[in-house]
Amino acid sequence: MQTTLQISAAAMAATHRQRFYEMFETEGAEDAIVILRGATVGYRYDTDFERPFRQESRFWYLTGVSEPDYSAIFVPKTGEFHLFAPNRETSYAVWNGRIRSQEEIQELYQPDALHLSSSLQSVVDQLAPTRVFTAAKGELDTLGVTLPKGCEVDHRSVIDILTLCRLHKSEGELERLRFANKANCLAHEAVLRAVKPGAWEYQMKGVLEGALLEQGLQFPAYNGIYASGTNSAILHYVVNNEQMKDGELFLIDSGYEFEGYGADLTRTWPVNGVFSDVQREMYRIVLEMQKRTIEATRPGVKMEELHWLACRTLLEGLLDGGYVKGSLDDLMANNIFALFFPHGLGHFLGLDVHDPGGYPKGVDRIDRPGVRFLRIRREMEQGMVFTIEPGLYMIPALLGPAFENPEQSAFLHRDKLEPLLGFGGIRIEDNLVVNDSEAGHENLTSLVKEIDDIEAFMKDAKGS
Ligand SMILES: [Mn+2]
Repeated sequence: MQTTLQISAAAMAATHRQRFYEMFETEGAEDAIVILRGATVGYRYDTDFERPFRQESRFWYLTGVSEPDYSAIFVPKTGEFHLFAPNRETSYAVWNGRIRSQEEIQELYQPDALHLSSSLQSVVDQLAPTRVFTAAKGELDTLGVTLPKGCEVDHRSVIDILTLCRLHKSEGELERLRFANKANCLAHEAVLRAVKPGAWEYQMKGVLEGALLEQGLQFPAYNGIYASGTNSAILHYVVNNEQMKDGELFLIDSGYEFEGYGADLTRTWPVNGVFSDVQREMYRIVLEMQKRTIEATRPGVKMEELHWLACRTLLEGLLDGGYVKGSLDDLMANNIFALFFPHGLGHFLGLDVHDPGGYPKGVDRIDRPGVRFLRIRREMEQGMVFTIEPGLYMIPALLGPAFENPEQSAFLHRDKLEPLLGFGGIRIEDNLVVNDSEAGHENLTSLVKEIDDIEAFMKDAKGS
């Protein structure tokens, strides 16, 4: 799939810097300079095996630079952006790649001033700062920078400021997130066509990665999950080495980045193409949890409200099916939802799959099972991008002890649940942008999730 981006990486980064500088004014620190170091190439332990290079997200956000060994100085007061390109030796051209000319770098990233890394100290001396912001202790030493006498250093504020900047996505970011979702949905469809009894979990990984590489997406946004059968009830299962069997479910939670912006998608399908009765029943509950919370997504809603809505919907479904007993309020008060849905409903998504900013300063986690893992606890605002990923799992490690605990077992129909200990789990995950439209959001994910559509899709795939 080809994309024509409207907003270049350089233009996007310029917008981000503008926002960053404004934040410094509000924070009353406009007299400072900020020195950031971009990522370098990493190696596998004590070898010369290079890990794939991936720019550090904050540096990428502010500069648009996705190459190793750069650094930058930002001057909030004047809005200046100094970019420092590495001094490359001739051997770099022999072993690693073409050395870009200064003109080319200038054109690509459009800094106000382009320097070589060797000039970093002299530029700092010229700027003669009285306050310097960096993102980590030791950063200035690593860069070999000595600050003027008496200059204050702050290692923390810049991280807080950038977290605030990244909460609301810019147009350039939204464009990339939309494209990442489209490309990943196509790849998930390729997997849906390939799922069948006898295939191996890692083969599904191969299908997904092949479909993404074909579209030019080379970097996973996170460690993908390809889980069949009981593995689908292991929340971060990444071994991916089992054979898929007739009658089991297959859960895929995997996404790749496009220019740093990820998609985080989960679907759960029947391996043989047709849901069994109990799979259908459970799948309907999760789909309902997802639909209700998506429907309720709009500016002003709090993430924990959405999480509670998902929990209530889950318990209603389990009550209807005769898997749990008692009143809905009692079930909620006794955290019975967490036995089946032990993780948070969703998280911010952007340059990082778990994008920062979920908890405003001073807001703590809710100390209750399940919801304590919720990665966002704040009001949703226009421009925020997050995932909605309810799940329903039969986890022996949770249900086993619950059967023996009188306070919990009083709410459980053990005879109905015990036969399901090998069931696995179901999760459905879409990516949403909060906006001021009538719906209150845009769903970036367009990928089959209705039971009939999944079965029809898999049937078609078999026929072809
Ligand atoms: Mn997720």
